[in-house]
Amino acid sequence: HPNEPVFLSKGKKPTVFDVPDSFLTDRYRPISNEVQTRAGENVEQRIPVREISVPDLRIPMSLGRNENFSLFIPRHRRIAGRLIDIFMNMRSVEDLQSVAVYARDRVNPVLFNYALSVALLHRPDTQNLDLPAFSQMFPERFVDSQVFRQLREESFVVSSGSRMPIVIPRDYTASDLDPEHRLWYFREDMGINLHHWHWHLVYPFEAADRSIVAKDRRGELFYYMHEQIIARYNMERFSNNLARVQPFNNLRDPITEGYFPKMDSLVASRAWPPRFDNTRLGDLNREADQINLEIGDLERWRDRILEAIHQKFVVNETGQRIELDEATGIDTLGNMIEASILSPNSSFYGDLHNNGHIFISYAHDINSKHLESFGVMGDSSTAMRDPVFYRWHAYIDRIFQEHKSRLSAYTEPQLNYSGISITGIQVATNGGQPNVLSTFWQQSDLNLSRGLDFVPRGNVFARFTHLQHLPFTYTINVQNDSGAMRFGYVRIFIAPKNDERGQPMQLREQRLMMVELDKFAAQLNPGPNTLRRRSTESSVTIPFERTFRNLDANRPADNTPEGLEFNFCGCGWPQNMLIPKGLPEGLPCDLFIMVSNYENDRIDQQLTGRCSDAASYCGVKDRLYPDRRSMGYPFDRVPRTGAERLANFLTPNMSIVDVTIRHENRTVQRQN
Ligand code: CUO
Repeated sequence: HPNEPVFLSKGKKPTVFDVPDSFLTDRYRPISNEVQTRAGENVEQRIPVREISVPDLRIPMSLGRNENFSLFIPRHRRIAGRLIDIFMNMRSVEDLQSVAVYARDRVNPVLFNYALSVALLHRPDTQNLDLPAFSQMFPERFVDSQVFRQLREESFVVSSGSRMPIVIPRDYTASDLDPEHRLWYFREDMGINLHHWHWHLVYPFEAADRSIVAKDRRGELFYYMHEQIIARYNMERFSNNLARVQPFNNLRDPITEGYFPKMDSLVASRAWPPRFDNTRLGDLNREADQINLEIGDLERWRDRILEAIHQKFVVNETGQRIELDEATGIDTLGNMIEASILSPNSSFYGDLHNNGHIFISYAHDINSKHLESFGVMGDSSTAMRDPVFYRWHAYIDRIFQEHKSRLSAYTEPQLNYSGISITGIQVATNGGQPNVLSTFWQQSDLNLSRGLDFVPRGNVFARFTHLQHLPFTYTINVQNDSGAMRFGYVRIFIAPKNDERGQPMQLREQRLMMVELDKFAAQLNPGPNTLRRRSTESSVTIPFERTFRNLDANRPADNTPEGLEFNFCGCGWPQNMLIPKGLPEGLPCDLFIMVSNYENDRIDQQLTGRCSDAASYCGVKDRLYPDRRSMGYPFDRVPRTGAERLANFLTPNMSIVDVTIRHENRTVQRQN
């Protein structure tokens, strides 16, 4: 934040740097001693920075300090790429620190934060450096702007120790007149938005250094992680008596759903622009952003992509065919549709998904007539707040499914694990009824002081309400009749049983709503085995404490996995959102478990100390995706003939159980 010292150390108190004169912004040179003295009050630890030759920041500084920064805008991406390059090319951590101090004083704060985060994540010598949580540095991207005035009042009137948390109203962005508003707790969940921001930080689609982008199966993971968001969102819609989200498949249609974010950008000192109901996209002509695009461009790219899918090959820049086969087709398409720099032919297939974000985020001011910046769809930390995000991604997913539906169905022998059968499944909360899951509301406090630039300083807490569930345990009985010890990969999914009309779903529909809950390897001894697994161990989530880590600004940063590798470890679905809200009368679901042959599925690599606990959605840092199967297996393809219903799909190594998700409309206070 503009007035917040940079943290590169693990000091307890705000840190200030002894900045050599030559690095001070010229403007402040005459009063530099005074500024340093003032800033140095109450500082326990000083970190001297090494003198280096002044870096060329002309490109990074071409973005104004109080402009909004968006990775979806190609010009901003190029600017970020330059700054990342500067940070990456520093020879040592000391030099990086010097250049970071120098840059922070000059470049746009959001750009600075992003570029430094990417550099810390990818430099081999900065793996153990920590940055404060993104939500603490830019709290205005996550909460109601009205809260800030109250926080300011509180911090002026009351001394640090005895301040009361400011309660963020439960649902402040709209009224119940808007049916979409029922989903506020999902779209505006801080953990979900943080996960999405971290995911795109870990998997950038462009960088000067190609190796930063070219991570294992990143195109496929782009498809799968977002497919899961849509599956989860649809299950939440069913939990609120709403139909599945309608893909935004006609770009000339008005967008029915408006959205008024009620947030201010502190960087830009402007409100995030709203979008009115029934806004249409328009051809974009925004000189300052160097954006000049027509809706027709999007339509052409879409048609070429669909044609490639139907032909089962894409044509690369030199005119060669690349097959869209079972193994790598989805990865190629992911990179091509997103698009990332790994796209085989970006001039022909374009940049569909990213530009969808741009068109939607500028729909309120297509030609900059009103000098308005982009809406929440223009940034990965805010996009998921807007109902249109799901309409857009449901459409993107539909294109991916065009490809998936052309692959041959998995046959029974391909799915089976001979000798292994599941003989029983039970899911239970502590002391609760078997196969009933329970959700409710919880209030938690988050310290926002780091992102606020007013004095007096000290902790100021916001209290926000989020969904929570009782932790539960899976008990799985697996019979091993193979006569030898085996290893299984246990894959757990959940989906609603019935469609919007209350009719049992066909598997070809239901598979698109299958939400991955967990995946783990298990040893299977000959004879009967009982596997127990806790919901908190899920391979899609990170612990609540990590989502909201460092709640106390005075707590020293630590060396635990929570403290280290924040960039990567911050990626993961928030544990409090593992299961959907359900209904007061109970949402009937199918819980599905498959034990596949781990010997076939495993990837041999060392994972210890690697931050792999949300690997299903985030992969593992600097490692291969830890599953040889297609992401979403066994539901990534259309089921074979004869398996119209989930019950007919099952081979002996699979089983299902009826699970009900009940929501209780009560609120509990979280004990920190
Ligand atoms: Cu994550 Cu569209 O890719 O927001």
